[in-house]
Amino acid sequence: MKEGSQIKDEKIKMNDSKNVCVVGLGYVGLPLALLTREKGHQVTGLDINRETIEKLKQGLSPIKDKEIQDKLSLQNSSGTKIRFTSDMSMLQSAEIIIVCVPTPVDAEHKPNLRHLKSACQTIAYNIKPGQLVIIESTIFPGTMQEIVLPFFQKPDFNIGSDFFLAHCPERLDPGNKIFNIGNIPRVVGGITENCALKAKKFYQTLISAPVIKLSNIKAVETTKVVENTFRDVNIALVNELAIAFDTMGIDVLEVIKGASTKPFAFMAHFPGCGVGGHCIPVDPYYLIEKSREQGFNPRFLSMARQINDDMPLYTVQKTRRSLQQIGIMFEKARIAILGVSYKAGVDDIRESPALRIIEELQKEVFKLDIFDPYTPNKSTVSDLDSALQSKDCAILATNHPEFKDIEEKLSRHGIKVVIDGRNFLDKDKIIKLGMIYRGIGR
Ligand code: SAJ
Repeated sequence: MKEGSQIKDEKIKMNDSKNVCVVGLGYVGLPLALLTREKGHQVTGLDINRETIEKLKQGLSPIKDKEIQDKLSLQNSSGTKIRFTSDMSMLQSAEIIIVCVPTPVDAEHKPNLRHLKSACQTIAYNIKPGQLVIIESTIFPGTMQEIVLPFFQKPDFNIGSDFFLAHCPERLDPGNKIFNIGNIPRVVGGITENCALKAKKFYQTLISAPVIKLSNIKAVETTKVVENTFRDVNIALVNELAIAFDTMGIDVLEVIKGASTKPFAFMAHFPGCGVGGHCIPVDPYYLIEKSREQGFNPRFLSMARQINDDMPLYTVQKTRRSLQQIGIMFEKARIAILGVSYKAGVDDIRESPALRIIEELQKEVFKLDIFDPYTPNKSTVSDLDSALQSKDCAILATNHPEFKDIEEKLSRHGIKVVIDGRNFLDKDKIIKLGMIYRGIGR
């Protein structure tokens, strides 16, 4: 078997082709199913959402992603179709089963493994000797051994010989045009060495980057939550600095630019109106809760989450103060919110800070319009001009490329205050056009 890094876009040898079931066809499972098919495996895509399955059967992507839609259209025309179904008995004919179901947190920020447990129960019910089950969902250290494995254990059915269980956490950056599911390195581990080796061998047929087997499955579980916790605490650092710099009249972007000139030991992150998505604001709680369960309270991780979670409110307060400075009270204010998605270029609104900002403003402001070209169903108007018409203030909550170079348009609509929640707009141009500019930390 060639090392992972040597496998480019060639298809795998026929005898390496496996019958693979991908369970959960969302932002992670669907790209994985398409990649697995592209590499020459037989793929069945399973999802309990019948609407998702119906759309996919028609070659339509349930998520707004051009690349995924193009691949779906291509595979339809080329006849190398993935079989999409909700029929879970199809699991029985798979050699490899990959689970890509959501692992969110509940309102109290406790890990919610409901979807994972349900998937494990269904897979265990249909399990056949020789099958390899791989969990890609993000989980806390110990989940595989303590929660997943018990679903499959039964007399005379031994892990590592009769069936195989591994973990290979998903690593995806939705919207990233450089790093994609086929070229991002992966870490992998198994309940037994055999399980880990089988999973590593399989991912080497998919991924052109290295597939690294760690010494134990807990290290693999922890790797994923640590890399996202690292990101969360670094964002919290710059968010707190931004609030401090707001009191000192220091431009945080200038300082980050300055610190980035140091070629080592500094990694730029950027302040904003909050941290959204299904990874960064969620995964740290998997580490926090597991630590607390073990009797240790990770104060720093919790504080970072609190700082990031408070940024939407900070943005609302900054809006209130800025309008009051020109004599406009919230109860008379007419505001446009630009962007609802949690980050640029995606239609995903999970944990989006914009939703928190909207919720707060709706309690008090006179008129609020919302426009996001990626989430029309969350918008109150269908275009930018309609959002800006007759407004006093515009809040940019998502730095979609469609909101680039809108400074003159803001001015033409008579916008008086611009709250730049992503430090994305041209501050100098906005000031030159006679508007008040307020960024996050600038
Ligand atoms: N954000 C900031 N400041 C930053 C970076 C992000 O406020 O400096 C905000 C974004 O606006 C967004 C949230 O944080 O609301 C999350 O942004 P993200 O760029 O981390 O995007 P995600 O959630 O798609 O994170 C994914 C993650 N991938 C996986 O979990 C497999 C994460 O590990 C990646 O680091 C991240 O993409 C990436 O690098 O872009």
